[in-house]
Amino acid sequence: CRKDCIMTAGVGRSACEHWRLLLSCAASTGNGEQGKPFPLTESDRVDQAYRENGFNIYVSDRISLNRSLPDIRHENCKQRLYAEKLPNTSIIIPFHNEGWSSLLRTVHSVLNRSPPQLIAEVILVDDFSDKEHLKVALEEYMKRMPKVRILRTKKREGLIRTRLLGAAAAKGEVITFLDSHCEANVNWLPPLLDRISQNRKTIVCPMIDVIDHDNFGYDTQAGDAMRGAFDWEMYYKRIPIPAELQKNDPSEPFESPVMAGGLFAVDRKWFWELGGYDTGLEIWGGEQYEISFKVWMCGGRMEDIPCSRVGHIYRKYVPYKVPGGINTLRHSAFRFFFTSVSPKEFFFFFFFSHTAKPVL
Ligand code: UD2
Ligand code: MN
Repeated sequence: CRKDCIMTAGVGRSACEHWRLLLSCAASTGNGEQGKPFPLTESDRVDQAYRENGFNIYVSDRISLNRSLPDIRHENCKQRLYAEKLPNTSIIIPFHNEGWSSLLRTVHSVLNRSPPQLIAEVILVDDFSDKEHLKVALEEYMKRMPKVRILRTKKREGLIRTRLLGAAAAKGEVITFLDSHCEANVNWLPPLLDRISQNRKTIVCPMIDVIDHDNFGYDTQAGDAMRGAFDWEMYYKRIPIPAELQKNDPSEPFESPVMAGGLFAVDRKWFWELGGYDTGLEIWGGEQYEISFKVWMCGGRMEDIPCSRVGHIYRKYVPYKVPGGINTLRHSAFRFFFTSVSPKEFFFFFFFSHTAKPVL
């Protein structure tokens, strides 16, 4: 596998493709290598395989923790230059009863594909899991990875307060949140940190690729020229970027009204200046609107970064219990609306997410 660094000189900026380690390794063959689908047999599809995680953990277990991925970035990404001196980041990964191989592949992919000096630490925050493999075995395993710390909540908190626990402990200049079943792709980190170093009030999101929950094939979501929005029921969706806002160069960062939620980087101090998350948000959902609205209302901006790509396993179904039932989800999704956003602001953002250019 190549570990080279192609330096393109610039004034204080460089395009370093060093971190394609384990990525464009043409030599890597085997289950799931190059992000290829795992050849499933009928017996691999047994329901049990999905029950605990909402994706096929048997397949995940049979794929290397260091598997190679296809470099599906736009061609222009290879020419882009980033500041030579970038802020470092704490990577925060909340998890609740995550599968062993899917959690570890997240950590391996981050460490394999990031310049080491940019990773201050990786904080795994366990939201009161009861699976055995996430206890002593995980601690033992992580002893070989000095940058990884494990924190644990004292009761089931839900993903929002779990993330906050990690953020409060973080020491990096930037904090980067990931879900516990992701794979960071080639050179994913510098394009994110570069935007924050230019404007610390920018929250940046990578493009989220799809890791298939059956066969673990790695692919782009349908169409990159899309950005986040939401409908009247507060369902998040991606809609096409209006033609007049599309960039000539598809590798250029573009503004986004609301983020998907799980994968983003933010200047640590700016995150706290924004007030972090509303600690009343329960278990799952809604937090992406809260943080998105706050950043726009407080003079920041939010961007999607096409040259930064991270795969995520979209589950077949939600495997974990939600204490308080489904109403908790509705409560959390709407809570920000009743507590922190006035109807006028709500209409403004709804309109903005569909049509307007940011004129904030
Ligand atoms: C999406 C987001 C997710 C979050 C969520 C709620 C992406 C790719 N994913 O759904 O990050 O914003 O929407 O708005 O944008 N977890 C806990 N405690 C819990 C439940 C979950 O720690 O009680 C962890 C879980 O292990 C995972 C993360 O929180 O790392 C997100 O949960 P998910 O993967 O079930 O959410 P997802 O991807 O359906
Ligand atoms: Mn997820």
